Amino acid sequence: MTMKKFVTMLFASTLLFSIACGKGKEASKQDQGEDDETQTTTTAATASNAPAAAPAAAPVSADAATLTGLVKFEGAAPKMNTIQMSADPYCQSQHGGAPATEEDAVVGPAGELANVFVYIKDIKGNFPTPSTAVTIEQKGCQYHPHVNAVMVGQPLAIKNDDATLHNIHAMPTANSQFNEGQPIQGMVSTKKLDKVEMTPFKIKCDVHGWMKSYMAVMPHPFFAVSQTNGTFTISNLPPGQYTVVAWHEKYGQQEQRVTVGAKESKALSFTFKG
Ligand SMILES: [Cu+2]
Repeated sequence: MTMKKFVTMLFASTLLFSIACGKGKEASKQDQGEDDETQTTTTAATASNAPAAAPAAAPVSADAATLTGLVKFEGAAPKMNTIQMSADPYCQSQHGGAPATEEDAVVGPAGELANVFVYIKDIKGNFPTPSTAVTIEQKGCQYHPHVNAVMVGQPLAIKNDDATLHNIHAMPTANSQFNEGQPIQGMVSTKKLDKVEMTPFKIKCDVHGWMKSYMAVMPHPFFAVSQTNGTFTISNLPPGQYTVVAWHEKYGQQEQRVTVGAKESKALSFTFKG
């Protein structure tokens, strides 16, 4: 950084964003080469705990298509056992009446499969990164949500809602791993992942062996996670021919080719077997 740039930044930080100054220095290390205005905007958004403003909406094409779908599990649903949390009385106390169950395969009464990450594998383009953070909460000594994704460079806020120690041990392969303790209730760590990693990687807690979560890092916004009713929706998709991938932590992944025309809405179905 040149002295001139440093002085300019210092002046702007002091005058306008003295509270955010500490974070400004961090941001400037990561974002060297960007102009000062961009850094300041990023810093102010990152430093604030106020509800984030709506992200800059991606340009909606009048021709945009929609993919909807249903993911099902075929055969007898595997039984998910109760999680034994007695090693940490705090965790156990958060599930007094109804102990939490494992989440490796969340299957509904009609075979609806939740927590399947569905995404477009092969779309090219330059898609703006939302400035709004994606949040993972550690609550009742489980991760919420269980499966999620961020876009490259989008803030990922990891929050400890529990009055017990958790550590965030993220195990990506393309991005850098990190492992960070959160001993205090209310702590939030914010990360940015800078490489595409479309197959979700595991995040675990080394204190509580049952805690597992999965996270993907996407170059575009065309992804969804199946809900407990098995459905998903990918909207605002430019017309075209795509490969759609459905990934599940236990049952692997499948692909389908799909073609969507202008303003078309198309339904897909994926079926996984044990
Ligand atoms: Cu934990």
